[in-house]
Amino acid sequence: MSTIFEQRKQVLTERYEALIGRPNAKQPYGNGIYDRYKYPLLTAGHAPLIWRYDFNEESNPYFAERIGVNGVFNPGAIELNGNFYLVARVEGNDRKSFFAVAESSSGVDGFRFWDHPVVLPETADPDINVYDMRLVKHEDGWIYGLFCTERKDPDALPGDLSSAVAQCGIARTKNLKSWERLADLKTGSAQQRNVVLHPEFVDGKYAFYTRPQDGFIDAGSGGGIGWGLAEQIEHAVITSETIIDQRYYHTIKEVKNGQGPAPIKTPLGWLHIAHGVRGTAAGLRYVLYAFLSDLAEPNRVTHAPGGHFIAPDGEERFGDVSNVVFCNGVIARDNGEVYIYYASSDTRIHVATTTVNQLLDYVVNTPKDPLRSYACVQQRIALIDRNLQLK
Ligand code: M1P
Repeated sequence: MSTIFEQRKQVLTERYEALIGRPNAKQPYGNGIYDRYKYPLLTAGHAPLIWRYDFNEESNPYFAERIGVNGVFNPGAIELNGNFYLVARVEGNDRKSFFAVAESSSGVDGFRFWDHPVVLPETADPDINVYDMRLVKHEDGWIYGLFCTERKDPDALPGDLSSAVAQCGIARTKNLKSWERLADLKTGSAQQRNVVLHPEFVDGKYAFYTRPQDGFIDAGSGGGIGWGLAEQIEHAVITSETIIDQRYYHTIKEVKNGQGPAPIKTPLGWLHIAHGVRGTAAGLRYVLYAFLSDLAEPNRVTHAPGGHFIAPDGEERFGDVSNVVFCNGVIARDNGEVYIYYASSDTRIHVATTTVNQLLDYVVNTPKDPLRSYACVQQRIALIDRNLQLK
């Protein structure tokens, strides 16, 4: 007779392996811009059992979960030696997030976490929470991970245990295993989130996409996605921040926006994926959008398709923070394939696949947001009339 411990350990291990080994399937006939997949790639259930259960029968006779995982989302992404790596935001049941590497050979299924999460060194002012790493292979030879570091607001009134300060943390690695922590980025803004390192030097300097914001949640006077240069990366300081992709009234990004992963270099320019946020009666709605910027001047937007590129769909709409899609990881392969890793509702990770050619077709040929209902109707009628000629 096997014990409860043995039975549960065996069944949960079998279920876990079945989940990791489950083949994914492309959903046929998408929108021609990208393809979605049937299953999420990573969920809380993909967190290894050794992270969650005590495997000692004496101290855990019921094979009960000891340190739970609440969600796995917002991953950075990178291709190394032909393999796909996600540095996921793993949120424990205790609400603290940390980073962990999951690896796959296909990029669309089979993602398995390494045994140990990332050990991210602290600075002299320890982070309370870290999340949303953007991985960048920089031309200086390092792989950088820029992430949000969050600490309690020192100016919060007594009893206010929610006010926080968000800033950009910077770490670098050669192998995703050992990480060197650098000083947090300094800018003139009270808070920063969604900061991304551009992969190449610009005017001999490190270039950053920023997102200045007045408060922890509210972008406030922060007008959109910013841009700034720093002389060095070890103690990076941006003295001049300009807005390159501003927010507009009654658009998908009227409340706030933020650069997603580092942009993809293409023959026509730098291809960006970003998120836009608007308010609704049911709370904030996060969607993804795309734009193109100039090759020589990455801070000059050349093409800005109107509307969203990816919005929450089906089960993606529900989760800990519902009605959210968020992307901070993309892999563009040398053969032109693009893997867009996005998370839904701060809960789970998905992939959408496409190609550089399809994305360029999208950003170049999708009309701008005309910003008024009447002008939108004119835009649509022009399309209809051209199509009626061709029917
Ligand atoms: O909850 C939705 C997202 O909210 C924040 O993004 P932003 O700063 O643009 O509002 C981040 O906390 C992000 O992790 C989260 O997914």
